[in-house]
Amino acid sequence: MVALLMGTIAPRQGLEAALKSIAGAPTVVLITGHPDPDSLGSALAHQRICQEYGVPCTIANVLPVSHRQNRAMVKLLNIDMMQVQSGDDLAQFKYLSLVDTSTPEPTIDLPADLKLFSVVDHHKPAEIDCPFVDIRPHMGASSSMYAEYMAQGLAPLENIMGASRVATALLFGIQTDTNDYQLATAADFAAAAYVRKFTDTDVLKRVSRRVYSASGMTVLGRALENMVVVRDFAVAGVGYVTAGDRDAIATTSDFILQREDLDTVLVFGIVEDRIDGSLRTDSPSVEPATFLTTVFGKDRSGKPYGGGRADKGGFQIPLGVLAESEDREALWNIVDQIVRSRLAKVVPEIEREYERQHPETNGHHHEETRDRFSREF
Ligand SMILES: [Mn+2]
Repeated sequence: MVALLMGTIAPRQGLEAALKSIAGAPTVVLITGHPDPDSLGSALAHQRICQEYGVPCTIANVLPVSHRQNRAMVKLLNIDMMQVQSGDDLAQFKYLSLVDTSTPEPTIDLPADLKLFSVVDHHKPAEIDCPFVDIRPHMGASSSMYAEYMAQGLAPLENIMGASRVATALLFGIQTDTNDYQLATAADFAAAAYVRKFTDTDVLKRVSRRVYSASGMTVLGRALENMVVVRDFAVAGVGYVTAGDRDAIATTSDFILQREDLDTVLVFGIVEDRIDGSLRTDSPSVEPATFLTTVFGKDRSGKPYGGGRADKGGFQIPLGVLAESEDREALWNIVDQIVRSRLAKVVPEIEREYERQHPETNGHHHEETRDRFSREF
């Protein structure tokens, strides 16, 4: 660990040494959050590397694979995952490996004797004490880091039967996390070039195909119907969305952003007991995290309701006791109105435009207030 920090041991050697020290000990890669292509690709690669060093490794998840495309990936690549309900299900494991995160799944209590073994991640650096840590925020994907270990000779893809499964998962992870390589760094390209030779092109094509579920299209339809456009900004409320369809809010934002005259899109709905929304932008002047904090503010503990990276962001605002309301239509109208009036802080014309489209509503105008704000960030 110390040597690693000082840069005297390459990550690839560090992981190899750490794995040799736990040979035979049952290990679990527990995916944090809903499994996505980068976490799945990294988990498969970790499992493959463990196999090479005689470490039995199981991939597990708590939250379901919710995105349709990701379910296709799991199915087409035959990814075997253990569905965990509680910490007790992990009693058989001695070590925990985290991929694409440095935080263990927060919805369950981990067994006290489950030791953290490794963290491979490309998000924010974190203070972690375990046998192997490799966190590189400049990488576009954790899958790139695993591909790099393999390219450097750690369980190289050249040596294995069925390499295409791991390679295809890694390439799909890199492709997804780098927005189809738009955000890829030189290191991501090098990693992708290595795994590319072993991928199954047909499977990759099938998992990469944009698909919409029937309910996803319904959400999209409602968004297009309710969309309010102000110059290059669009907001669309989609009403109630089931927990299983929550990804439809994000895919709907992605879809609407393709409209040529728009550069920023916000889609929101009610999912279970919260307002759930998704922001997409191509605008050089809109920074999603700043935009969402300005619009929705912070909760009582000072945590912003929303966050994001350069081109996308999301927000969740708990509805509290209001969520128990029996009158779904009334609750939706309140939510719709609140989001709109909050948005008026950064897009002042939004209320006027909404009233133009909904002449039956008699909203109030706050010209002076609205004009004080500009939507530049
Ligand atoms: Mn990632």
